Parts: sequence; C-alpha cells; structure tokens
Amino acid sequence: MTVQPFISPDLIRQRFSRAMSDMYREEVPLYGALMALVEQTNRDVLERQPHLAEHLRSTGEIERLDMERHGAIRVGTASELATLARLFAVMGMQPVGYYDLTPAGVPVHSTAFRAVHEAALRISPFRVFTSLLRLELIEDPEVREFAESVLARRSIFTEGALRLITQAETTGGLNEAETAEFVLQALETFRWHHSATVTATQYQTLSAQHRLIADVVAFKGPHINHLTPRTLDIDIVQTQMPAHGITPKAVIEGPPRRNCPILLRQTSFKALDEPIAFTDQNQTHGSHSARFGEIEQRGAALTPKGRALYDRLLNAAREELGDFPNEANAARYNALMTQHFAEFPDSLDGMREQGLAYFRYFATEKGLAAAGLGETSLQDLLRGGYVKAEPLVYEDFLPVSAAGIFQSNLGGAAQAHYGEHSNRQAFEQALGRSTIDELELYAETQQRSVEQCAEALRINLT
Ligand code: OOG
Ligand code: NI
Repeated sequence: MTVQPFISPDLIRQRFSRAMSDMYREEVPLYGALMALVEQTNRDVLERQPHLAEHLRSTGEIERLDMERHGAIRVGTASELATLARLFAVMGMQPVGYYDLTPAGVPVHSTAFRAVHEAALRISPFRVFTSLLRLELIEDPEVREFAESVLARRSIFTEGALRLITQAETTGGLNEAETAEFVLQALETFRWHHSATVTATQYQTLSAQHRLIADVVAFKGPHINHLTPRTLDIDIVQTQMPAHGITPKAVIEGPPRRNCPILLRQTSFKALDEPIAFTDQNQTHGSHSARFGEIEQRGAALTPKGRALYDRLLNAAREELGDFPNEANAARYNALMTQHFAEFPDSLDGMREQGLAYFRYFATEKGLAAAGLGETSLQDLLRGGYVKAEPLVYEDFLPVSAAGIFQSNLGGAAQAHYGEHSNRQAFEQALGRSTIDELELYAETQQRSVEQCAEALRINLT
C-alpha cells in the first residue's frame, strides 16, 4: 500500500478560500459585481502607478492580491467556537487578536482566524473574523433561556467535517482525497439557509432584543455574512459603487487617505433583505438581512507606539464630531479625520525613524555584491543602500471599524448600551486556547527579515 502524502495546511486554506468565494458568488451575485469592480480598479491603479506595481512585485504581494479576501461569521456557543478553532487549524489558521465590540453596542466579542507566518500568508492570506454572541448580555431571562435552548439543539458541523478534523489531529494531516472531502464538508458550515429554525414570532422576539441575536440564533448554521476583496484604492471603489448599482455606507472606516497607507480602510454595502421561511410557515414568508459586501485597502502594520498614535487621533476626531459618522455628517467627519491625522508622519522614512510601523528588510543587489562588510548597523546599511525596507502589511482588523461595519449592515436599530465590557478570559475559555498577540507576530516577522539580511550579507549587526 502506498502512503499518500499530506497536503500542506496552507494549500488546504487556499483551496477552501477559493471554494468559499465560488459559493458566495453564486449565493450573492452582488459580491461578484464588487469583485469585478475591485479587479478593474486594481488593474487601473497598477497601470497608473508603476512604482506601486514594482513595490508589490518585490514584496511578493502582487501574486496574493487577486486571491486576497476575508470573511466573517458569528457563532452562538463556546463549543461551536472551540470546534471552529479546530476546523481552522486544519487549514493552518490560528486565532489572532481579541476584539471587544460591546462598547459600540454590538453584543459580541471576536477574534480573527488567519495564518501567522509571512511565508504562509503569501500562499493564502485568507482570514475569518469570527464573533461569539455574548448571551449573558441578553437582559430578558426568558429570551436568554430560549436562545440557549435553540442553540443547544443545533449542530453546525457535518459528521464528515468532524471526522476529518479528528483525523487530521490524530494523524497529523490530510491527504489529497481527504482534503477534497474536507473542503466540501467544511463549506457546509458556512452555507446560507433559506429556512429559519424558529417560528415567525420567536424570530421577532429574538430580533427585538438585537437583530444580531436573531441572525445567530434563528438559523441552522453561521452563514458567511460577507467576503471582502482587497483593493489598491478604496476611494475610487467607494465613488464608483453607485454607478454599479451598489450603495456604499456613508464613510470609509479607518485612517484617512494618505500617501503611505496604514492599517486598514474599509467600506461596505448594506445587507440584502432576503426571503426566508419560518418553521410555522411552509412557504417563504419572512425576510432577514445579514449578508453584505465589503472592500478593504491594507497598509502598514503599526507598532504599539504607532497604534497608540492612531487611536489617539481617531478618538480625537470622533470626539470632535460628537456622534457616530453617518450620511449627514460624513463630509465633516472626513475633514476632521484629515485634520487630526496631519500629525501622523506620512512617509515611510518618517514612520520608520519614529518607530511607528513594522518593516521587512531586504538585501539589495548592491548589498549582495558587497557581502562581508563586517560589523555595521541596520541604519548604516539602509543609508548605504545595501538594504531596503518595505512596510509589513497589516493582516488584522480594527475594533472601531468592525463596529462601524456591523452597525451599517444591521441598521440603525441595532444600537444598544451594555454595562459589561471586555472579557478576553471568557472568550479564550470558550475558544479552548489563548489568542495570539498580533503585535508579536509583526515583531517576529521583522526580526526574521533582519536576521536573513545579516546572513545574506554575511555581516554582524550591531
Ligand atoms: C463582522 C464585521 C467586522 C470587519 O471587516 O471589520 C468585519 C460581522 O459583521 O460579522 O468584518
Ligand atoms: Ni469584514
């Protein structure tokens, strides 16, 4: 008997990401329209800005651009979250970061499952923003108990998916045939269901507590609620959306437009109202809106110092605005953001010298030709042109932005105030493991690149 080799988790993730995109495009045609718009915009931008194209080529990002996307799901119980962590682990995805959305009136806390090593991210940067409903925040004890009992009855994974997860864990991987089966089985968890698992009245009760609660509790599984392609110019896409029959949210979340993009900018179109059937109706009668479209533009990952500056400027602009950004105050919000962010250095050298962003260092041709320079510093190598620095791409999410995305697709009625806040410990207990600190990952990637430079140039860095 010949032993079939294991498929690498990175390739399983790449295949799953493709399968998910195909499924979502079939389910939500507007996602296909958005993808086409993003692809066209990216092509135009690359044509107009050859230096950007060159930069993306030299960092290997050009290859991942077209397949880059993130999605989001929401689950209802600790055991669902823990099993999801095991499912994503088969694809080399780990829970990175902890996001508390309750300050923004959304009763969930979240993490992002993603690859953690730069080599793995290059093969497939697919990420899934995963939220756990905080049932303890439902005020009405009767509704809470009802929600718990409905969730306790459902099983969001197929038998086949559970079997293959266990098999990957015990044998150390999946072969070709098992991978193909795993992708099919895993996909079922994220599929949309046209029928709810509750009656119309029960749905109304859940929805009256918070629309998000109905979205999580009233269905058979955690349908993927959006998939987000990465664009090179989000402002262009935002302005062109209406001409393509897509209505964007009022403002772009994240930092304002800059020469040197930082962190993450996002915008979305409103959730679609979709027909659903309740258990007490045999035909489609009700409707539910959950699924929407989103685009993102990614920039440099910031150090703790850079992030603190970002948070301070964002808070200052929002405080001065005095309200959540919306259609009526969008122009003022954009002006305030630009004004406050003038304080954030907008050049790569400026950000590097002030320790605001993480970088990856590459040995240049000149550096390689002069290898063996002896003892020197990174600063001298950069100045002499022996090494060059490229900012690390931010691979994560932003809590204030995520809350803005949630709000825009849940509608204004979804505002609520919760006294109880952040509870990372409870989240990690539900997850069955701790979440990884994203800042450590960027610091490690930066450090590895410095070491590779030293090795390639055969030097001792001081
Ligand atoms: C997730 C919203 C957050 C993002 O990109 O920040 C998000 C959700 O609506 O479930 O996707
Ligand atoms: Ni998103």
